[in-house]
Amino acid sequence: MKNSSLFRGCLFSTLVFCLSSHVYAQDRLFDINIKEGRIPQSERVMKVKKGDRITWRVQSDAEGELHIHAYQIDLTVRPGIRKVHVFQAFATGRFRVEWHPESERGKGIHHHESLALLEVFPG
Ligand SMILES: [Cu+2]
Repeated sequence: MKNSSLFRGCLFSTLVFCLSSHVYAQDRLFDINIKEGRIPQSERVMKVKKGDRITWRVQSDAEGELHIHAYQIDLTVRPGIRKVHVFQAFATGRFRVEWHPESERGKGIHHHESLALLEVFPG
């Protein structure tokens, strides 16, 4: 008897945990407007929680690629075309969002200043 009530208790807490993680995960929208390889200082840190569904709407005045290496996101952006990308914040941490102008493409240059930071906090 003891074991089965313990089992029910575990099942219940697992269920509550699953439901709450669904309730608290949010949809987060970020507009990223790149001009001359930069975005405004006030938009450089994107803070989200693990599990959030993130939508990026990216525009740039020049062709290039937007990367978050840890998340394996690699978007080609062309001027005049807004790129929309949706992904889930599956890993916590602080991640560099990099912009590589067309002139750097394929040269493996990844050590200049990051465009922005994605900070994913535990849910
Ligand atoms: Cu990169």
